Amino acid sequence: MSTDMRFPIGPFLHEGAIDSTQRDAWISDIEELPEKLATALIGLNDDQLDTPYRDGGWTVRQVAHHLADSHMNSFIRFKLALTEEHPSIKPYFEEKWALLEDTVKAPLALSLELLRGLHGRWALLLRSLTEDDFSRTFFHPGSQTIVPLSEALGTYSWHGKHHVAHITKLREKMGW
Ligand code: NI
Repeated sequence: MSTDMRFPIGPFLHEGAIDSTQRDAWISDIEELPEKLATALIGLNDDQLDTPYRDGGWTVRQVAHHLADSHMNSFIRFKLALTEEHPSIKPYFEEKWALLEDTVKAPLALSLELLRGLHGRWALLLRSLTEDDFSRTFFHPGSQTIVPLSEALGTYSWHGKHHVAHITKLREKMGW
């Protein structure tokens, strides 16, 4: 098991083809993320929420709001790729977004509610997609990569678990 606080579950890795069994598991991860996050946050007070999960890292509060920022962008990328031919998506500076007031200070309930609605819709959309839909792509001009939706799905399944683990590992370390 990794002891790297930055990558508590390791990087996203997937070898080979992505079949429907794998996609279904990832869709379940998307569906379950809001409750996994809510569980990870239970009982934390404001001082704990404003504690960085590692030296120089985001606070627990920023991590939670970042999930909403990031997954709103991802949901829109899915919808763009499903309705346009290989669209270029809009990168954003996640580090700068994380410094805006609503990410630094907002009550957690706002992003938990947002994520519940967003992931409910996202999972419903994902379950409606065909094999062909999952092979649709978008272009990421920041990384200059062509991203099929099946791969984006895996990435965001990982991304939710990655950040929830930041919170649960910090709680373990601090005995919270
Ligand atoms: Ni992230």
